[in-house]
Amino acid sequence: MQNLSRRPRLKGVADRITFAAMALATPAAILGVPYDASSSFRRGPARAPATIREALWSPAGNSWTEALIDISDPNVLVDAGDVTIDAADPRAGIQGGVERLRATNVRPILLGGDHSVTYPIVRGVRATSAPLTIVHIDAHADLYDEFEGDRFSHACPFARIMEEGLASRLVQIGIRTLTKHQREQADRFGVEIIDMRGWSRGARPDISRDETVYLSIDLDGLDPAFAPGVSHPEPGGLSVRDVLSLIQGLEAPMTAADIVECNPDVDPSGVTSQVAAKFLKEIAAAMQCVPERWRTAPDADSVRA
Ligand SMILES: [Mn+2]
Repeated sequence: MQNLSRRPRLKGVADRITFAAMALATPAAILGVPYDASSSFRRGPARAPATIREALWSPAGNSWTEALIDISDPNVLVDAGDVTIDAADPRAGIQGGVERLRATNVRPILLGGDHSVTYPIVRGVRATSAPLTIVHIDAHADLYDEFEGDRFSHACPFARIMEEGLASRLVQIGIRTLTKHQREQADRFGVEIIDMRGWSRGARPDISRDETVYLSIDLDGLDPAFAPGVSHPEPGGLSVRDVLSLIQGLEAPMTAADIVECNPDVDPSGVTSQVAAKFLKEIAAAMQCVPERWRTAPDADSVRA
């Protein structure tokens, strides 16, 4: 990982509340996880950290979020490079990379990689965080006890996470591929599922300000009309705006996040990487501006521009 730039540079921002929050918050940090060897169907997501970065800084867009936060400001977002994957023990390398990054007092945004990486990432985050509420956006519950003989397949990470007690709540959104086995696993672990039928009827997650959120976004939670570049496209999913509204509406502090399963090999237009980059921007902003942080501001006027 490269050294992180943390110059105390405060930019003028029109809204002074936003300015106060930015002055107090810790930056988010991108960490790429170029790993797809636990994919059950097709490879490709190992290349996604590079294509998502390319989309993020493309001159086709600018660096400002919808709430007018500039992610080119190193107080908001830095880039820690990619995890070095040790083929002999990839999960230990991923967990260790997250732990080293957490020690620098930033909020990691992990770019996958297939979804198997979420298990070692959450292990690395949980070691130094409050109990986690995981908000998990996906077409799939990823709760298999094992898949084709592999307990660490990308179909299994949330079974491992719940077995280890790494999350106090797991709230899954966008699910539309449950099997009887996974329904039983969800019941066993007390997983809260808002499936697409419930979502379309208006069901939404109820997360209190006192919780600490880890957000995991599998891009196949979106409808393939919005994000076709995934290994397991499943029609009938969320819109880009549905997910943005979830990110922007979270009132609890978000301590870490991942964006996984972008597959550049089946994304010829690059739109799926662009969607991932858009989510990355808004997640970085959400990590800055939550009401909890506004409340803890000692005096918003004291840092007024
Ligand atoms: Mn999925």
